[in-house]
Amino acid sequence: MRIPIIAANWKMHKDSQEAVDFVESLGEQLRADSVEAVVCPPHPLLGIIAEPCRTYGLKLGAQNMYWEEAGAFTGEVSPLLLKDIGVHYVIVGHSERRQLFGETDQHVARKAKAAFAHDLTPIICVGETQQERQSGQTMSVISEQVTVALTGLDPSQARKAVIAYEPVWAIGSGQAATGTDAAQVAQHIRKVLGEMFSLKLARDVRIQYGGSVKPDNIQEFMREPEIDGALVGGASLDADLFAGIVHNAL
Ligand code: G2H
Repeated sequence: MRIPIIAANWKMHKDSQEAVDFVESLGEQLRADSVEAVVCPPHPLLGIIAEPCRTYGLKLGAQNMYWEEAGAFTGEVSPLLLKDIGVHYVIVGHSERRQLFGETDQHVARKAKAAFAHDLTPIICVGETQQERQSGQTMSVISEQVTVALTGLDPSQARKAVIAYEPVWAIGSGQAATGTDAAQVAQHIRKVLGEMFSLKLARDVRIQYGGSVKPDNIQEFMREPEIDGALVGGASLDADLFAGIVHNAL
């Protein structure tokens, strides 16, 4: 049984007061929901919203981390620290990190492994560019990203990973994929997982769709049996909108 997971990826937005206000407003609106709701603020806000998130039963997620525990890595954040301040999830391999900060599949793999080593659950982002889709490479790109990211994980770890399918052309563009297209890719991800691990494990892994998700299109994705939730950017900045997504996902 896969529990739906809807995550708010604030990217580089909000200050401390806005963050606390959001969590309180969202928490009040979601009290009875049976979806796992995750809030992923910029790093400096993690400690500030950890307590209110706990109070409202919201999970805390980071947007990135480094794979080493400590050392001379200026500007990086350790999985030990994330764990210490109450983080549950960490997004790895978001396409903005891949495109703007040179993150490779190998980096994503090291981060996913380090997350599990510290009892954090990675939300592993994969997705093709517009050009890759147009040239018919979507499934091969996804296969490569998923295979490299999960190689070296124990089945007990891989089973808990969350995979976010985020077609790069749908991110922040207002042009979401169709539910059918997203489900086809999710099905392909399960095929890759089945070949790497087992069919049982492939059925257990949660797969999110991400890219221009809004309250009025979330149902298109959630009605697909292969899709277990969403990673939401722009529409996660407003507590009412994000609560609408969570409600409509049920
Ligand atoms: C994709 C998504 C959040 P948006 O990056 O991960 O952003 O919902 O703004 O397309």
